[in-house]
Amino acid sequence: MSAAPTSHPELIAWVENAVQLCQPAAVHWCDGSQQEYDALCDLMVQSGTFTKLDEKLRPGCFLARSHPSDVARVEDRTYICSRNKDDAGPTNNWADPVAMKQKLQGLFSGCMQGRTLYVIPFAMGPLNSPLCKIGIEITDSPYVVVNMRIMTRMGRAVLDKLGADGAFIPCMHSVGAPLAPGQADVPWPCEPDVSRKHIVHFPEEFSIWSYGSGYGGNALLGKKCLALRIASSVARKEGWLAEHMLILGLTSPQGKKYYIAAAFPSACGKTNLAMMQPALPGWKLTCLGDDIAWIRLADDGRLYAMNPETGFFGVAPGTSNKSNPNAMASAARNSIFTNVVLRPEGDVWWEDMGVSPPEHGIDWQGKEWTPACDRVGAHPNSRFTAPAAQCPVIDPDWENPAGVPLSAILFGGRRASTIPLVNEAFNWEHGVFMGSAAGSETTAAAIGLATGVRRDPFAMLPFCGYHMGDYLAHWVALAQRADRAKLPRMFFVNWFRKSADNRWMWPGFGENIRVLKWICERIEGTGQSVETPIGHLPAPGALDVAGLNVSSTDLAELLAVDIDGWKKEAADVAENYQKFGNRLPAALEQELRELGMRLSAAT
Ligand code: O2Y
Ligand code: MN
Repeated sequence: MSAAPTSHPELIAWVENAVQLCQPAAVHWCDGSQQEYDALCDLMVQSGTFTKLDEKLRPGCFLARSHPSDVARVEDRTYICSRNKDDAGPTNNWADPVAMKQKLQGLFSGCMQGRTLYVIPFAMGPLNSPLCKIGIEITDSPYVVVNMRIMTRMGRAVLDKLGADGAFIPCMHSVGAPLAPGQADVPWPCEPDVSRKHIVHFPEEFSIWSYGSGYGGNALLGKKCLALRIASSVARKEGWLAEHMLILGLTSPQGKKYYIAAAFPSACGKTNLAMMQPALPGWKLTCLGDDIAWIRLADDGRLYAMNPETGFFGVAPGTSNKSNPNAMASAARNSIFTNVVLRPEGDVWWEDMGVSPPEHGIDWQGKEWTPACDRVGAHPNSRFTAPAAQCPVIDPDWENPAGVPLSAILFGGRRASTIPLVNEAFNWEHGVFMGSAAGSETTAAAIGLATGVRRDPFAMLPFCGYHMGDYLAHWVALAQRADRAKLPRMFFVNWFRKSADNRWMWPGFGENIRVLKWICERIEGTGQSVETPIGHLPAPGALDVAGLNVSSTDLAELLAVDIDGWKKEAADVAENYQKFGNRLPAALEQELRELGMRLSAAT
């Protein structure tokens, strides 16, 4: 075992235990340097995990192809192991912590034979932020190490900050593919039997164990596992919020700046909104983060948001110079691509990239591919890992340790009907109600989800580390500690309305600035609205649609309140609430009751 570059006795003992359990051939403590990153990339080129892309076309970039069994987060293999089953709540897979630990000991025993055990010290949040949390990931995957270097602050500085007695969150990871002596490795080692993959969280002792997958959220443990599932439990205890939200800055033509956080379920365009190019002249949008926000109430009575990550792990298909030029620029160099098409000239391609496909290439499964093939070239969940600092519109304050003060919080989802383009909450409790009712029509049959509206409160359904009813109560209670006048305003947006003949009714993308403009005007007290049973909607003429190709009939429908549709909506929310039992905060029951009364009065 290489000498530990730390004097932290607890950390050293934990790593020694892991070495005994996993029996790796070697141990490497990551220093986070460029040399280390380059050496690991070279190693993976030699082992066949990485293909180096053409240096002129994609400088500093690599392509990886995963095993076909290992292409996405595995929600049904993800566990929350609280002592009491009730504390995990009805929306999480619970397992008994003692039994699970026993199972994990079995799975991890000897699991790194023939491989190197890497120790990755990483920080979520700037090291000098009041919210910064340190994690140590142990992994046998060099792919994980290099991705973690892009996605987190990683290496020696973290150990320095930890000192000899700092607190850290232990994160154990193995791809679950030991090598027997002389056994040849494969490009993407993992446990191909999905039923043996385990993504496990212990929210009372704040630890993570992940076995069998090398992909994304299952393996880059700083992201969904630490920064959302474990951090949500920490945040509840410490009085802050760990959220599945983008953070953006918006500067008006008058030079006033607003910071906005937004929670949308996975696959609803968070990355696109986070770095959108506004279609209205004079408006400037800057990006602080595309996926996760840690939010705290500061001494000045305002909520401050901070992005704990340093990179984007964005979905490739659909990302183009039209849909998201800033994401394309972010991934132009020093990026890692996973499961996309390799072009013969050494560049990458994916569906709806906005450029012609190659006449022939290598698809995500490593097979010869042509556009005439009857299968996609890039996996629908293929990804780019790109440094946030490379985003052309990164906000100057994206690494501000204090975070940025929020003026608004948005909720959204893919909803073809009923839900209007934008709707402002009456107050904090009504806003929390809106967040609790969020959901999306799943196009996610690909990952085994039923079609229809999947209720996804605060877009946290797969990411809340404890009982969702308690989580909602934590949001409600925040207002009691705050100055209500200084709390961000809350809005529900829906870019995804469809007409009876299945057309998109709203152009989306850069045109969404028109909605953000109205939101800023509401914050200023100048935006005109009508009070309706469901919230404040833009008054006729209040939304800036100058030069927009949306018919007045469509616009009227986008901003109408469909009372019958909303009665069904309220009934569905009520049904979803049932599962929270007595942990549902009374304030939300009251919001639902009052919505019902307002809808009844409207007919
Ligand atoms: O499939 C994965 O592991 C990635 S999931 C993901 C990645 C980046 C941002 N958000 C998500 C998500 O599922 O919300
Ligand atoms: Mn996400």
